[in-house]
Amino acid sequence: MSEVNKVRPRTTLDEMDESGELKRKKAAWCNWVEPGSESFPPEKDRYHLYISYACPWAHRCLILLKMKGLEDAIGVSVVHPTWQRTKPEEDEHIGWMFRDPSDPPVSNLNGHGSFPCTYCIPDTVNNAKSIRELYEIAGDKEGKYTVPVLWDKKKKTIVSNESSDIILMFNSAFNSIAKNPDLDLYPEDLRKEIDEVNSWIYPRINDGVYRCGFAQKQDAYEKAFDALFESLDRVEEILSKKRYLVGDRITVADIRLFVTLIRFDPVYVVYFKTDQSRIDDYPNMFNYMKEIYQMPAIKPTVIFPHIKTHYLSSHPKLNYYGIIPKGRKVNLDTPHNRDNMTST
Ligand SMILES: N[C@@H](CCC(=O)N[C@@H](CS)C(=O)NCC(=O)O)C(=O)O
Repeated sequence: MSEVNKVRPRTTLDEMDESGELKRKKAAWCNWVEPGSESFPPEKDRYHLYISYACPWAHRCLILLKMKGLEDAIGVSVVHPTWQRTKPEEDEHIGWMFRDPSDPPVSNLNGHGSFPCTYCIPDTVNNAKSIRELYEIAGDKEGKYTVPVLWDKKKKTIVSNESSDIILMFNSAFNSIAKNPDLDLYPEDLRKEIDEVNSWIYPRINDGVYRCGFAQKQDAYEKAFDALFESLDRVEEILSKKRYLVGDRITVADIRLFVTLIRFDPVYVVYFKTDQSRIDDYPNMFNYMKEIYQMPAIKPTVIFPHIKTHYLSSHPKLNYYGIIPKGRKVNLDTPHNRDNMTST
């Protein structure tokens, strides 16, 4: 392994500071697709989205793609949920790999478990075997090979690997080719309020669960834990008065929260030790989550087998044998009662 490979952060698990806290680095690729742009104009069949169904950041991009009706305009590939050695002959890096659904099951890095390739969608654009390969084709120098990746097939490069930017591009940049151009999930008049809500939901809830789960010192864990549950109480309070987080209709603020809520009980409570309460202990939040889950564009994007398998099988130090907890049976299709809420 070269010196460079040894020192640079290679996965999220390497991004810890001295106090044992997770400190995420910013995404490296931040171009924008925009109408009129010379570099990245919106065009049908020009861009491709690489995701993991397990990753909440990638999930929010897929949701926006479906809600806006962009599935005929932008292709999607889906990695296997279990991280593997990406170049075992060269270095120790572990990360996302593509598999064909007909491939045999995969084990974790300790050789335990048997995780099927169901729901995977191989990369037919670049024929890459790993997400790392895509970054290498694009000449990436950072070496953190994350999903989502929005790929430009024409320029053969990465447009963006920042989900918070990709969701906004999907919301407005592709309206000329979207089936639902009028759906605006980041409306001008609500932007200030959406950004304000994101400013505490992102660090304390979305990233907050990771700060609990990846903490390497008790203090760091407890600090993240307290911030997380204070903020969930705050969300419950908001949702006891209104149907959605901001304004009178669903916005990106709700999608950003939803992807964490839907993973909370099956994964984070057990795996990230976020065990003060479950989402189904909060009546308003639980019904709100069910309402969003039941939306026709959203339900098919929630693939629990990938969600559970990824976390429990990809960090061999945190879960050596790759045993996946069975969990409680919860029916997310029962009525949610949110239609009775006033919306503002
Ligand atoms: N800034 C990124 C973060 C994406 C991210 O951290 N993705 C994780 C999966 S949930 C990943 O691909 N990690 C691979 C690694 O850490 O090597 C975004 O929100 O788009």
